[in-house]
Amino acid sequence: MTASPASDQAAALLGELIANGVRDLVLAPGSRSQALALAATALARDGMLRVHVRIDERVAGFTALGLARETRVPVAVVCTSGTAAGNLLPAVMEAFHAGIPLLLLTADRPPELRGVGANQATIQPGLFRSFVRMEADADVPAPVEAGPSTGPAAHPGAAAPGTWTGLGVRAVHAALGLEGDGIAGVPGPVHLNLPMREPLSGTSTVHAQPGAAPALHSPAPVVLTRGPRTVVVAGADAGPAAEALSYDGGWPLIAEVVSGSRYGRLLVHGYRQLLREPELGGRIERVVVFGHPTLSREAAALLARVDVEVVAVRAGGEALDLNGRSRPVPAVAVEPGPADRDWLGAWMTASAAAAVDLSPPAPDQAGLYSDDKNARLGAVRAELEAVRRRLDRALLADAVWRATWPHDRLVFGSSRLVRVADQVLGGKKVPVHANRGLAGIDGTIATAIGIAQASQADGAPGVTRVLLGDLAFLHDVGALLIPGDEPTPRLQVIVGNDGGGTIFDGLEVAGSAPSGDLDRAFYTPQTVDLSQVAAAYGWEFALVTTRSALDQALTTAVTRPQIIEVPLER
Ligand SMILES: Cc1ncc(C[n+]2csc(CCOP(=O)(O)OP(=O)(O)O)c2C)c(N)n1
Ligand SMILES: [Mg+2]
Repeated sequence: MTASPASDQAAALLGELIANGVRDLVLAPGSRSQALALAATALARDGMLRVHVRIDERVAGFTALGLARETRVPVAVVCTSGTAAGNLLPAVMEAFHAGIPLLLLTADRPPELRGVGANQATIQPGLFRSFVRMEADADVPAPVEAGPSTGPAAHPGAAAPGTWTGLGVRAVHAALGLEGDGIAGVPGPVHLNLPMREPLSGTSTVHAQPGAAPALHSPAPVVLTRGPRTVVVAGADAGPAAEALSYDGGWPLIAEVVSGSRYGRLLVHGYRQLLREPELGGRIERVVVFGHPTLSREAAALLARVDVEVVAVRAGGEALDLNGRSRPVPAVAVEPGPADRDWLGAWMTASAAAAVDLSPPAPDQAGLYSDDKNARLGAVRAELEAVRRRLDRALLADAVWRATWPHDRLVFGSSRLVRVADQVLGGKKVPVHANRGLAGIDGTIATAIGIAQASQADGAPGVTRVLLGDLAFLHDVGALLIPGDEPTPRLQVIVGNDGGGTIFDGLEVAGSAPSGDLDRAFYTPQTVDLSQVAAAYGWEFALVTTRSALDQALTTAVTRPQIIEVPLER
């Protein structure tokens, strides 16, 4: 093999990323990116990097998003030039809006081959411009002379000409929101466009010294007075801080099921209804909002009220300001003092009455052991009915919630099921993920695979469950292709199959437009045989229709990734 400046710089760049905490890299095949790919696989062999290979760059992007969602450390994605890079856009958009650190390493042709009709060459610099915390169109790697004679850098901190030195450090810091062109403190994607000339790869020594990721800022909290009648609203990715503030303030906690803070004594059940009540929702004077609430009209309406003071704790993505006068703060605390017992009491009383109990009825012990034959028969019949009860969306969400524990992960797709889950499920300390930055139905399975692989790295136990609709499933079928030489994700993909997109049945226009047109353009009926899809990709498959069968499927050991199909009424 020959020497290749591209290989030298690729190895140096990945080494720099590893020295700054990067542990996962998702790779899609291509020839322009070969130097990066071979440096990555060499580092993987040395145990310096976990490399995940995906043929579809859209899948690769969402897999990286899932890995980074779970680890909160930047994850690198490597792809070749042309449409390959364009396929990363959906994951980049979601990562920007949800505040997830990604490093997009797109290989490119050198400048002299751009804009002249060369094969597989397009306009890559600036491709993700609206969505990145930092971008750079790097120098084409050039031969580096021995010793320190490569000449001074153009300006302090810049790489020497013909090298990528320093780019990796800057990229990691920017992705974590620590510097760069982005908003301080908010993680997000970074784009390094990496042009390379022939020879595209060659002999190169690849070594790395793993280091820790730079520490995140812990901003000083803004201390809130106890004064106004306050509720805490926790949207997507709010995390435990929302519950902690609610507890400290003695303020009711309205926590979406995707918030990661749906637990604790002050959790409000049936919050949508209570927000509509004049005596409760109508009397709110202040909202402290964490994360990105998206699941109810009622919470959105509350945050849009101009008579309500909104304090928005910055979690990621864009600053939340639906009423045009919300106050963004980096962190919050509450002044010492007594809680407003009347306010909290009114919410807690209403919440207790609004809680939904979907647990299966306790067996009728007295009936089962009764001396009266008819009583015994009745009790047995009731047992059988409970076991054979067909599943609806609420029971499905409830069964998955009950089967999932703090060492597991739960991922929601952007189908109707997440809204039903938000309405009926109680409090539980379960790590939940959902791509609510833009609430796309794309990339759900790939995201979940990334979450599963990250959460079970280093031998941690637990199962990742993803609950989604049939169209969201079919949208991301390509993600089912996982190379056999990667750790098998312990994953259950639970598909609520109602034959199409029933979320649209709730549109106002559904009452007036011709039903055939609605079906064709919105419901988009499908009759795909999911068992054959599972078989084609080598996944386990189960079709379950009753609560007891579902409970059983959810608790069997997961040794291969599984698809569990649950037919639902439209
Ligand atoms: C990428 C993307 N395309 C389109 C949409 C609009 N959309 C929202 S829900 C939905 C249908 C979802 O169907 P399914 O997953 O079967 O869930 P269901 O509504 O039937 O519960 C669509 C197309 C979207 N959110 N994201
Ligand atoms: Mg559906």
